[in-house]
Amino acid sequence: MTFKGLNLSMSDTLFSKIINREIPADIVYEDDLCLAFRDVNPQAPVHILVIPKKPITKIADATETDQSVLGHLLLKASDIAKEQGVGDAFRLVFNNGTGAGQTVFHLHLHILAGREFSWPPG
Ligand code: DGP
Repeated sequence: MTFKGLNLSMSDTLFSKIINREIPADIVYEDDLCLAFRDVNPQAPVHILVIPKKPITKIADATETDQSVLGHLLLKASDIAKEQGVGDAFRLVFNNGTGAGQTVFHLHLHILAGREFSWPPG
């Protein structure tokens, strides 16, 4: 897989490098299973990515063995959103696959908040 001209293996994406502190990020939460950091290209006043430490490529590639980590990501995303002071007005998004806008192939949950959102999303 290539990204920005770099050759990246599945376990060597930008997000694995953020987990390993090989590239910097504005980290807002970390535990044994996940890491949350601010998106470098924010699409809302609050735009945070929550990622599993396990390098799952995308939600469609997750299996039953990933059930608890996926639930963990959702519950932590809710906690993190609340800590950002946006009340219950936030949107959670998984982009799955290139056709749906996924650009980094390490599963990530977008937390977006702090502005009005339209529906359907673009
Ligand atoms: P997606 O399009 O769903 O694959 O979202 C990938 C997001 O990752 C995109 O909003 C930009 C963000 N991103 C890409 N590279 C970096 C990086 O090096 N650091 C941070 N903090 N975010 C990144």
